[in-house]
Amino acid sequence: MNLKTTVAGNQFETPFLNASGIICQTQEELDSLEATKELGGIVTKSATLQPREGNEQPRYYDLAHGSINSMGLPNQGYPFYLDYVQHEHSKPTILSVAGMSAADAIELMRKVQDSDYEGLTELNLSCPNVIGHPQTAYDFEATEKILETVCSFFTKPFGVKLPPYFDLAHFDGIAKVLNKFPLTHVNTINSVGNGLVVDVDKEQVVTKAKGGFGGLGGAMVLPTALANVRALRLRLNDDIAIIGTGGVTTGADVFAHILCGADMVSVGTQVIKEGLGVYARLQKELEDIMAEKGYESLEDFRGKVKEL
Ligand code: RRO
Repeated sequence: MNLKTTVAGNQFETPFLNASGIICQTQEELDSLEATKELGGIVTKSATLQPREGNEQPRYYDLAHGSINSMGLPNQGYPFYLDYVQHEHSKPTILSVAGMSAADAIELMRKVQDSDYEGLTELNLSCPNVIGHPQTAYDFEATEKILETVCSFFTKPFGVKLPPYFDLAHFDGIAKVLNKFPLTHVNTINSVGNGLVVDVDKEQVVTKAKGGFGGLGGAMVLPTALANVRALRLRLNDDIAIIGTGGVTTGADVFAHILCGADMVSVGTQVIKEGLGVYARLQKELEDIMAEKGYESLEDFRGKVKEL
């Protein structure tokens, strides 16, 4: 069975990625991703200009149907991750970068442009957890301005990480902006921002920063993730690939993401719950479904979800 997939000419042996932020902050974590043979590629933690400790603990909380996080962008700073992706690796890398402001985002992209890195970069426009900073990609004008500036000097392959949208007018709006630029891909969705989980016994919230407001992930966000993959696939230029992220716990969920149009599929919360062994299970479950349906490659069903 052939699980190969391509994003902007980068060949991946499987469609599986780690979601950015999941086991990809330290060298040791990144090494463990590289050693996970079912992973098609490696995504780094979103890198900022300066190293960051992130928000106060507790900042991740496991839920029956997912998770809530308020990590606050803990990372070692861009030089570490930019150096990491310039080393030889057994699979393609995606360098994720996140500005604390538009000016930061642009400066980070300049650093990548000025480096020898020629692989994929992903500009995270959707972190929900930085205190006092709204998610950029909910502001279409600001998003367009940043992309205009970046595209005035950036000549390497890059895509963007998007927050979830919930209204068809917003899908239209963001697609109209994104289609103006030579993006390799969009990664959709980031966590569902500013959820609130309450521990009824303790009568309190479960994460510290922002009064407990945090990003939701895991099984509970699957329909939102599929909607975003599908809605964007229907609206974006064909040459913009889609990385589907959100809500994957089974091979059937991976199949559904691809059916909605995903070229690759990332896993976040379920890796935390189950460990990196999750990818072997997901691959087997995906292959079993494909075999049962007589599909030999991802192209056989990608984007072909039927409407009633
Ligand atoms: O570090 C985080 O709090 C974080 C980031 Br940058 C992101 O993009 N998405 C998320 O759920 N958490």
